[in-house]
Amino acid sequence: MGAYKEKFKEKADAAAAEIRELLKEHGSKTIGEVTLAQVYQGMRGITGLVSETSLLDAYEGIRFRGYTIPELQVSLPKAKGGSEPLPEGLFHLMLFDDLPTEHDVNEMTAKWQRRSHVPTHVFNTIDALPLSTHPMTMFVVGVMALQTESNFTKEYAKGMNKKDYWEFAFDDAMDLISRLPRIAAYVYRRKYKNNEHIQPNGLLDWAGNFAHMLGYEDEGFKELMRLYMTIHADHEGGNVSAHTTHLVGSALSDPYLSFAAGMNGLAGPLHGLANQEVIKWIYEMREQLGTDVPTSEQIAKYVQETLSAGKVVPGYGHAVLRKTDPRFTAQMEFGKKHMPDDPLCLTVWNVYETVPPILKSLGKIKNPWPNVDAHSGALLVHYGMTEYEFYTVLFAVSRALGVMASLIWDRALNFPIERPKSVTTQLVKKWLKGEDEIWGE
Ligand code: NMX
Ligand code: MLT
Repeated sequence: MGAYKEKFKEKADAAAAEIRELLKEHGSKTIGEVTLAQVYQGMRGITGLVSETSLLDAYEGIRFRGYTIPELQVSLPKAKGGSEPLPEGLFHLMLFDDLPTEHDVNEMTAKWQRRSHVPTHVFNTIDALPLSTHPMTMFVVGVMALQTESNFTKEYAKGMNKKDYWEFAFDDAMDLISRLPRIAAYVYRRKYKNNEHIQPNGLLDWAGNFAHMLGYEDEGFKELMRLYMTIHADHEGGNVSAHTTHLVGSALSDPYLSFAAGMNGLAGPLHGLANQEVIKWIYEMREQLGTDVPTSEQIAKYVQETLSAGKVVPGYGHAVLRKTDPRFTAQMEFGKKHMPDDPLCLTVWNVYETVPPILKSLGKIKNPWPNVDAHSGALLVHYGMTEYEFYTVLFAVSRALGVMASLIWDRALNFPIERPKSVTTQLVKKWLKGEDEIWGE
């Protein structure tokens, strides 16, 4: 076992011992009641999971191992000449629960570079799909093809001791993160850039090299990728992509299978696909109105039309947050610094002024404020990435950092298979009449 894994094992053993003690002393303590409405309505507000890598506060937003996004922008190491955090540093923080030094981050970059080889059959598998396939489908198919490389699955077939699960999950997670930018860039260049591919540059950091393989050499775009990969990485454990990865992993499906499952959830329009929906919605609005910079009145009218058509306003609302998402704010600040006059950004900021009062006035929407997806597309378009169907793939590459760090912890803490109880409405009716019990041992 290398020094890296030893460091993790030491942390994980200490955490496991602490949790054992905690459960011994407080395991029977009740932490909340569950109402019938919560059971029918997406389990909102039920605390039922442990995820160590980040924690969401409804009003403050996300903290990664205790650090807010502005704090990370100060504390995490940057690329030479850059001012945005390197995502390698965030992964280090989420995995080891300590702030990395510049040396730690360089070491992570080097490790991921060494592990980044993608076997040819992965590209061949993607090539077998029609060009019209959605980029997220191509991406997940690529990840599934890469599952042939799982060390966890190979060791399990040989007969692995439970105590060693975490070690092979660790190997798979590191391999997967190292290889995802190549797969994502392959999908992008195949679908949108005439199948002309760009070889990796071993001198660049993980996000910088990703930008390079996508075909964007502008230093501004590389900085954007570093910020983007950092802020989209994790949003505690209950969101669809993190929860799915965790759930599938709990069956001891290997990290490739678990990640692919989670990313199929990210591909839903109420989750990560919302970033493409936002830009599509703005483009359609601009086309209908015949202007690149619609006024507040025009935006308000278009929002009313969207709502009247029974559609959601993409990029607004959240299941947990109750204020502007700090990931939106971080991107708005990036926009104001690098592209203050960009017409699409000006529209995003005008939508931010216009939409919340309208949504609030409806009375039923719990959070009228923008989430992360309301802004990301406008920054990408500024640098020339207009192919909005690809945006969720960028989200997926970033989300790997959080869900893989979490999955390593799941295996290290020996979390069991996840299996909540479900009920039928027939049972609920009998229970309400006192004729039966809702069993939940
Ligand atoms: N536009 C219109 N209606 C909305 C919106 C919105 N942006 N957000 C919530 N509602 C509706 C919602 O559909 C529901 O209506 P009904 O009672 O008729 O079914 C009602 O308001 C109450 O919903 P909430 O309890 O406020 O929201 P919930 O927790 O169920 O859903 C989202 C959260 C994020 C799914 C929801 O706000 C939404 O659909 N937003 C638009 C899509 C989006 O931006 N998703 C991205 C989330 C972030 N991410 O990256 O994953
Ligand atoms: C996320 O980043 O996963 C989204 O904001 C959705 C969520 O947290 O539920």
